[in-house]
This record gives sequence, C-alpha cells and structure tokens, in this order.
Amino acid sequence: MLAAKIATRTARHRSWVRLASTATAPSSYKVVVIGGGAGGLAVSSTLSKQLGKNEVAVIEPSETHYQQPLFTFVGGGLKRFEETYRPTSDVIAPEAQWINQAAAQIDPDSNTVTLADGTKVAYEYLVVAAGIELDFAGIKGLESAIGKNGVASNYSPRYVQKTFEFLQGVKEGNALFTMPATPVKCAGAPQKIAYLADELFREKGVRDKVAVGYYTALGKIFAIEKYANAMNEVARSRDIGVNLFHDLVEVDGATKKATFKVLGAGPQAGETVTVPYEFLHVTPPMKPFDFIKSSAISNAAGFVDIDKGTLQHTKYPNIYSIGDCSSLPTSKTAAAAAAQSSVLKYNLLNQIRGTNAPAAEYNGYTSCPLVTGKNKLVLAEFSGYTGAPHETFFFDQAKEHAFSYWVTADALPAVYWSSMLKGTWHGPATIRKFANPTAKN
Ligand code: UQ1
Repeated sequence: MLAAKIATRTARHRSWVRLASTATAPSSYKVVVIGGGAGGLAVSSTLSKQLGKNEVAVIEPSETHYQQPLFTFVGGGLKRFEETYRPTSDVIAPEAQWINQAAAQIDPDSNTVTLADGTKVAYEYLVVAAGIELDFAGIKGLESAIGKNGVASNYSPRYVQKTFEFLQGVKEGNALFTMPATPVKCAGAPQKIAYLADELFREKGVRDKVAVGYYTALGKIFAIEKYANAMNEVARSRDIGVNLFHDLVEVDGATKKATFKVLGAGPQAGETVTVPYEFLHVTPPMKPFDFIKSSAISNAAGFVDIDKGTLQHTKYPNIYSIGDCSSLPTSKTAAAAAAQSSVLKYNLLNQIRGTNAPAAEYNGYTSCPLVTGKNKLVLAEFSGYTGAPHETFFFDQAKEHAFSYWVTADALPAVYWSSMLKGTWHGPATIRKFANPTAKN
C-alpha cells in the first residue's frame, strides 16, 4: 500500500499494466482483500482459484509490487534493485479482480469499503492485508534530509539504492544505523545493514577511520535471547557500537547531525544526545494506516483487532486480517505472513462453505534472516507468542552460515515469486519435518 505513494512509475512499467476494468466490474464481491502485498496476494490467489472468477477483489493502489525482503541486499550492494519488483498486474491472480485504488474507509456494519474516489465496494467477507505505513514525517527534519547528504533508508524503494551509493562514498567519520520505538516490519533490517556496511568499509580499507554505531530505541538488540546473544557477539567482534534506548528524534541534514532521545531508566534517561554522521541509515517510525485506525475494526493501537490463533476479527466474524496491519503479537515479516496465510485461508474457506471443521490456529511463527556479510547469515526462526526457536534445519541457526545465506538470498526470492504470491507457500513447516526431524515442533 505504501508503495503507492512512492512507486517508480516508469514508462516500461506502465506498458505492462493490464487495464483494470473497474468501471465494468461488479461493485460487490464474495471476498474483498485490502492490499496486494505478500499477505494479500498469498490469500487472494488461493481464494480466487477456489471461489471462481471475479468472486474476489484486491484493492491495491500501487502499480508495482516490491519484494521487500530483498531490500537489505540491495542496500548492501549484494542484489540489483531490478530484481525486487514486478508489475502488480503480473502478480495478481487472473481469477481475481484488481481494483487499482487506495482504500479510504472501512464500514464493517454495512459491509462496505469506500475507495479513495468515493466509490463503495461491498463484501460478504473482508480480508485486511494493508501493511503498515512508513512515517518519515515522524522524525523532525528527516523528510528534507533523506536521499541526500548521506541519509538513506532500505525501507523505501525510493531510497534503498541511495544506501549503497552513499556507503561507497564514506571514507571517515561516523556511520549510524537507527531503530525506532514503534512496531516495525522486519525488525532485523535496521541492524543487518550495519553488518553489510562494516564489511564494505573493510573491503575499501577505510574501516579504521569509520566508527559504526547501531542506535536502537529498544532495550535489547533482538527480542529472542538465543539470537540476541548471537547478534551481540557479531556486533562485538566487528567493533560495532550498540547503543540501547536511543530513539532518533531529529536529523539535521545541513550540518549532518542526528539527535537521539535517551529512553529507559538509566542515568541519561530523558536527555538528548547529538551525534555527527557521514552516513545515516534510518528506519522510520511506522504506524497503522489512518483508514484502519479510524475504523471500528481497529484496536486502541490502530491495528486490526483479530484473534491471535484463528486470525478472525474479535467483533466482526466476516472479517480477517494478516500481516503487518494486524494485531498479531509477533514480529512482522513475510515469513510470518506466509504461515498466517494458510491459517486464514483454511478458516475463511470453512466459514464460507459452512463446514464445522475445528479452526486452524496460528502459533506465532516468524523468521528473521539476519544477513551479517557476504555468504554469512543468522537465520532466526521462532514463535513470537512463546519466544521459543522453531528452526527448520538441523544445525544451530544462531551461528552465521553460508547455507543460511544461500537459502535467504537465492532460494527464498524464487519461492516468493513462484509460490508465496501464488498462495502455495505456507512457510517451511514441511521442510522442517525432514531437515530437522528432532525439532519439537
Ligand atoms: C519464509 O518462509 C519466507 O517467506 C517466503 C521468507 O520471506 C522471504 C523468509 O525470509 C523466510 C526466512 C522464510 C522461512 C523459510 C525458511 C526456509 C527458513
């Protein structure tokens, strides 16, 4: 959804786009899916095949679909930007109706979604898969500083190539990498790029003149202890400073200074700290889209209020949600959305067909592949509900491994396009059965 505002609309893209015939399409559907990101497509591809042509509509304003898990690799110079996107028209299932607009309002009592142009679309069942909005305006000075003078972000297709461009120009000074206090998608990405930058500086022979610092608003480097221990050791061994409880509040692009507010209960709490930089990688604060937050389907924080097991809405039984916009208390990743998609589809199809099968339950599975260098990666896999690791392979995935790098950089991107977006990838649970047979779950 966010990509709508920032999509690179090249002439080449436009020529690929199939004309969305919203004018002739029925304005009422069995299932309406808000969002054509990884979760929305995983769900709508299966449902549209199962329910038949034009029973499922996907509301998605962006003409370009980005495979965001690859963005860290692009920022680190390990993948080409061109590998990360395809036209939305190519990734939406042919059986589904693409509504090429943004959703503006959800009215769950009349079962309608209002589009940006005021048109209403009626649904019997609604799946909210809208993602989360990047809030560059949430940090003072950031909007005018980003994209210039050493400030970049892998989180946006607009700035991800700037990361590598600016990193290559660094010869001395401070390289800072930030993580905000809000929920974010891919919570590992803010630190992954610090490891790739460290490697690049070493290759260029400037590492002894560049101080690399990771600044996180949180109180630890990673939520799960097993992987936090691993990442603390990676950071220590690469001489990357880890500054906990430091929340970026202001960027002064003209003087190249970043200001942090110190959180927590330490002696400096409440103070601000200003640090000069040569390079600054910002993870913007993130927030739920206004059309969700302002609707009756959201919880107090603005996320779609669903049951953490069944993914069904707590008040409106004909509404489900998946991924970054949902209230699910686990880390927001494509891997999590893949696992959630199978639960959602199973439960929703049972409801539509009136079968009384027991509901499937999502266990909080998520995965965060922490790339730490060329051919090195810590493949964190765990349940966000219990904190327990759920590793797919027989070796200790907290150790940096070339195989884990290959899985993430080469195998999973192919899986993403060929299987996840087509609704046939539901995570590695089946692979785990033979690749790690002694795993408890
Ligand atoms: C995964 O299933 C997935 O969905 C396609 C990703 O998104 C790109 C991932 O990054 C990861 C790590 C998984 C989990 C899969 C394995 C094999 C660990």
